[in-house]
Amino acid sequence: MQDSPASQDIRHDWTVDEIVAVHDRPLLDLIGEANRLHRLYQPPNYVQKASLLSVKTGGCPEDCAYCPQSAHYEVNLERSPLMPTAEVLALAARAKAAGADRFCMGAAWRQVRDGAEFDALLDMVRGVRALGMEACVTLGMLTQSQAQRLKEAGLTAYNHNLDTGPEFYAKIISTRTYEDRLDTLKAVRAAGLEMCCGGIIGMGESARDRAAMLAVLAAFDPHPESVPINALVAVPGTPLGGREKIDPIAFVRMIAATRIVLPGAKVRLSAGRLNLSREAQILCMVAGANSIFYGETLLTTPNASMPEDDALFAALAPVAHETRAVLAISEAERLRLSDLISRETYPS
Ligand code: SAM
Ligand code: DTB
Ligand code: SF4
Repeated sequence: MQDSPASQDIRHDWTVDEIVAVHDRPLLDLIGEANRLHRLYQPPNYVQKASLLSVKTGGCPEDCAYCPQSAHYEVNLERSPLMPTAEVLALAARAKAAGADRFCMGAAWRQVRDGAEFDALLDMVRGVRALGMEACVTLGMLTQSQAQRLKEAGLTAYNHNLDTGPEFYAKIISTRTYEDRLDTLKAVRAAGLEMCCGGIIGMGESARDRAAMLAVLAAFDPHPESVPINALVAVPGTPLGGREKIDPIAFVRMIAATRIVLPGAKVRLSAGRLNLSREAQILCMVAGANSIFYGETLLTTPNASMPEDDALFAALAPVAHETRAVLAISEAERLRLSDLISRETYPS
């Protein structure tokens, strides 16, 4: 058995048929192969805790059929404008104290617009990096120069999902094309940012649609550094609000197929963990997942609770934690940001 990385493992020419065949292998073979590659290409005992915050919630002009934040649907959700930077940084500091090493901020925008709000977001990115955390944002479509400004602010990664395969996509979103998404991802790459790009299962798509998404991801050279796999959180009021929960084994198969097709990527077990037992989550990790969203809320919907996750990590213990170099920032900037954080965390 091959026990060191080999060039044939990192491929950009996966066909959809090949990936379907991988996905549909006997389960134990599938998990075994995914685990073998996981141990070759990833630190085997490391599971990243990423924390997620919606910094601008609801009222989005896009019509993504899964999304509670779309203005097209009647959902019980309070909209809120962009949060103050100090509040965001205080929550990032709290997430770091709780053990998160990545902080992801989401805004329900169709696209980024230059101006005061984008400037505030750049400040948030600087502040998160000054805390020594990885920073990721998901803000919708963005231009090359905006991607460049995010990079200059120290952003680690930009999250922009393909969501599903190119054929099924049109059944889910009509206001933004697959090509639009690929253009944004191109801008992300050209700016030298890490790419965080994945999708959702459980929207009514077939295994072939899931494989088709993985084939598009595999064609990126280099592969995305992180790949979130979400199970649909069916929110009442959205067009997909009535959909049945997926079988946890379908989650395991998708994670394993992702690990095999993209051995070098961090595979994030994202939305939908609430419906997985501790044991099913561990099975996902055996099959290649090595990152989770940690914290009681995803963007707008509940996530696994902190005590549940503490029990999960206790079962995995001891797990190693990666530390990344803190971005070099000026002393004046560091003082300004730490003042913002402490004022919010310890108000007098
Ligand atoms: N507006 C930005 C965008 O769409 O690029 C960023 C925010 S959006 C909420 C980020 C991602 O969250 C979506 O692309 C989708 O994959 C995931 N997501 C949103 N609602 C979800 C749901 N109900 N269940 C699972 N994943 C969801
Ligand atoms: C991703 O792929 N999943 C996260 C993150 N990227 C931004 C978002 C999940 C959202 C689930 C629905 C909600 O809480 O609103
Ligand atoms: Fe808007 Fe993003 Fe939700 Fe689509 S997924 S409706 S773009 S917030």
